Amino acid sequence: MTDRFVSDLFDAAEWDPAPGSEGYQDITAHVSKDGRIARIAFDRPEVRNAFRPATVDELYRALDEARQNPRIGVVLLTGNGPSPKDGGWAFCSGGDQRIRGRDGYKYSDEEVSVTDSARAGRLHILEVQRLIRFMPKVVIAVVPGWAAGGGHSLHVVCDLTIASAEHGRFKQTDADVGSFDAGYGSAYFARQIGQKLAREVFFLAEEHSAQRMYEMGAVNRVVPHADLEREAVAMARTILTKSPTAIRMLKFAFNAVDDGLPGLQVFAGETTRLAYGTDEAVEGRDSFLEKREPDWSPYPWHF
Ligand code: S0N
Repeated sequence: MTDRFVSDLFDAAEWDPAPGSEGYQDITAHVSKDGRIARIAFDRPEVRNAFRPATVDELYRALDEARQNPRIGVVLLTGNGPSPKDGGWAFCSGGDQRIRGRDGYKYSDEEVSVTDSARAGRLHILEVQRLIRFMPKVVIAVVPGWAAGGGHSLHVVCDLTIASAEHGRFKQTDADVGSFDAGYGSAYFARQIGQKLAREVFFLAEEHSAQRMYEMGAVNRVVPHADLEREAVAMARTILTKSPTAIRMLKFAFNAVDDGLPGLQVFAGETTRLAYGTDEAVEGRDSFLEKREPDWSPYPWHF
C-alpha cells in the first residue's frame, strides 16, 4: 500500500495506511499520524469514483473499523483523483451503471467466488448511509469533484461537507438513470435545503457548483482546490478539541428529530450509557446482586 498512488491532494506526511487496508482494491483507508482522524477515499477515479458492490463492502469495512477505533473522532470521506484518463475529479458518481442488473448491482463472477456472496444484486450502499448516520463520530464529506447520484446522497448523509471551489460539482442524476434514493438522499436532503430546492435538484438534475450548493445550505465550506484536504484536516482538528461525549450526544440529538423511533433508540442508548456511570444506577445493580431492597434515599427527584 505504501507505493500505491493515492491522490494529488493527499499529503503522505500526514497519514499512515489504516490497519488491514492493504487488501483494498476500490478504496484507500488511512489514519492520521496521531491516530485521531480517518481518511477513507473512493479509488476508482477513471469512472468518477462510481461504486460497485465490492467497493461498498470495502467502504463499509473501513468505516466500521473507524467507528470501533476509540482514538478516532473524525472521519474524512473523499474521492481520490484526478482521473488518469482525462484529469477529471470526483467525490463519487454513485452506483456503477455498467454492472447494474434488474435486481441491483452485480458482483463479477470472480468476486462472487471470493466473497461467497449470493449472485443477487446488492443495494447495500444504504447500509453505508446508515453506518455514517449512526456512528458516534463526525463524518466529513470532502468533495474534490463530482458528487452525483448515489455519491450525492452520500455527501448529504455526512455530517459536514467541504468542497473544492474549482472542481466541486453536484448533480442528482437518479431520475436520469431510473434510480431513486427515497430516504436520506432525498427526504433528508429536503430537510437540509427546503422542499422546493430539493425537488429542483432532483427533478431537473442540473449541475450545481460548490458555491451554489453552499448558498443553498447543502455545503459548509468552499475552499481552493489545492487546500481542500488541508482545510478538511483543520476542521477535524477543531472538532477533536471538543468533548467526545458532547459531540456524540449532539450528533444523535440532531439525528433524532428526523430518524423516528430508531433515532430515539440511538439517542436513548447513549443516555443509558451516561446513567450507568451514576452512583444511583450502581445502587440499582448492587442491590440486585446483593439481594436487598435498593436505597434510593441519596438521590433526589430533580426538578
Ligand atoms: C458524474 C458525471 C456527471 C461526470 O460527468 P463528466 O465529467 O462529463 O464525466 P464522464 O465522461 O461522464 O465520465 C467519465 C467516465 O466515468 C464513467 N462513469 C461516470 N459515472 C459512472 C457511473 N456512475 N457508473 C459507471 N461509469 C461511470 C463514464 O462512463 C466515463 O467512462 P468512459 O471514459 O469509459 O466513457 C457523469 O459521469 C454522470 O452523470 N455519471 C453517472 C451518475 C449516475 O447516474 N449515477 C447513478 C445514480 N444512481 C445511483 O447512484 C444509485 C445508487 C444506489 O445504489 C441506491 C440504491 C437505492 C437507493 C438509493 C441509492 C442511492 O444511493 O442513490
